Amino acid sequence: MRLSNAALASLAARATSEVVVPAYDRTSLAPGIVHLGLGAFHRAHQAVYTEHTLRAGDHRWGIVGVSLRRADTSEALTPQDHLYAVDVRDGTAESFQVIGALIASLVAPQSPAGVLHAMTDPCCHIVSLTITEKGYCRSPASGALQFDHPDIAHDLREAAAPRSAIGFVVRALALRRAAGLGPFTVLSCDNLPSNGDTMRALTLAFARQTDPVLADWIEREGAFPNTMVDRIVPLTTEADRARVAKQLGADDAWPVMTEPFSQWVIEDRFAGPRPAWERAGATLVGDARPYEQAKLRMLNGAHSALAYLGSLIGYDTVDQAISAPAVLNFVECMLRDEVEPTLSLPALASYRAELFTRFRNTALDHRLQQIATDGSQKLPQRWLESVRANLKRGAPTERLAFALAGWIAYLSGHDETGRTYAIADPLAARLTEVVRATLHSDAVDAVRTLFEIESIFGCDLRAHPRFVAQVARHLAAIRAQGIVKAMDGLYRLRLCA
Ligand code: CS2
Repeated sequence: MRLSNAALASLAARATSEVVVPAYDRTSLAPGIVHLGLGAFHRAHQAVYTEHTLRAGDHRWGIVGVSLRRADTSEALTPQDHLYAVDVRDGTAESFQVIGALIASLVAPQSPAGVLHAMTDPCCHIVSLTITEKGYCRSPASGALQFDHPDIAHDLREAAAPRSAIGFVVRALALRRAAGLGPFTVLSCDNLPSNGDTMRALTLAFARQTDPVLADWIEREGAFPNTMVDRIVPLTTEADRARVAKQLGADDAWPVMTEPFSQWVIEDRFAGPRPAWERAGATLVGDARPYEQAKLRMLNGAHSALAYLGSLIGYDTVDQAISAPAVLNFVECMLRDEVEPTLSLPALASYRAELFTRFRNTALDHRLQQIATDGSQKLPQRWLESVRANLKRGAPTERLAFALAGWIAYLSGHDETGRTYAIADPLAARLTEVVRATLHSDAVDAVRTLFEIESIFGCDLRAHPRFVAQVARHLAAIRAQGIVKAMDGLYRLRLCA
């Protein structure tokens, strides 16, 4: 039996405290949210919070999910009436929740007009986004909109059939204004610093280019709250599908896997109504940026270090890498000595301890290669902002420099056991070319050449000879001795107790 509305009654009969299914009337849901970027993260995070408000009786918040590129999620979920299971796992317990909040899915390249139609529906009050870092078509270092990005250039020419999230948002806001409707709230849920402010600046830059009056209206009436989102969501495997089918008693073509932990901090400034997400555990605040910064630099910063250093050693998953004492110690010292001092939130030591407990979750099978993707888009906010803060204060940067050297070594495309892997990154061609061309030259040359890539490193970091020399020294050590021995060298520097 396939998961579907028709199957819900028999699933409800089997429901337990570990298997929860929607009991409300799904036909009464209004399309209050359009979500751009219908990936596993959204389905395991924001959709779960929204499900809570639907179960509590506020039926204004059905979600229309939009895939901006691929049709696979929509094709998997449409035959099952967009129902899917969230499988929450740690080493000791497992629970399943069938989510009913997703009411439709659209594939933007197949129907840009359909997407714009959903975004201009008077019921739609929120357009949320999980489009990943590269979906913002911005320079990761400066944050400026890349007007020469193919999708942005296209959307400036063909406004009625956009391709990028920014093109869709600006066009839909123009249509709403023309129809006498207010703007929707744009809710970025990506791992970017000041994600709402960032999206606002990009939206305004695009709108100014085409219609300054519209840009003024967005500036006046629009709302782009910053958010911090956190839940670890690994890729779904065939084994996961089989387990979910057995537990649920119905086949789900694309369930999502996740951990028990979930956090969502949202700035409470919306252009119109919003779901009472706080009743589902979200934290509504005046300023989400300190939370965002701490999460990006600590959780995501540690993740990227584990991804590159762990992959090079030959590990496959986060829990394997964090179980290696040398790796754990490295990441712990990096966070404690070089990241936490750059942050303003209190109680970071206990936050760090909680992160390591989450990373040790053996039931998640969270692949390092999944995290290793798109380093050029991720590292500026995950590592380089901490580096800059430390350089400014004359504070240590040794471990962040080591992690960066690890990334450069990772770009060679093979680990220390000889296994090869592909570099998945929008700048892959340029990065691998630099690394290949400088492989046999002095490590300082390799680092200097890489630091010339301004969209990642800006133009300030290459002007710090001490930092360049640090990265180069660690890169030379990693190349000569391997990660673990090179890490040992760090102890001789007496950096860590
Ligand atoms: C990860 C994040 O893939 C990655 O880059 O660091 O997706 C991470 O799992 C989430 O941000 C956790 O909230």
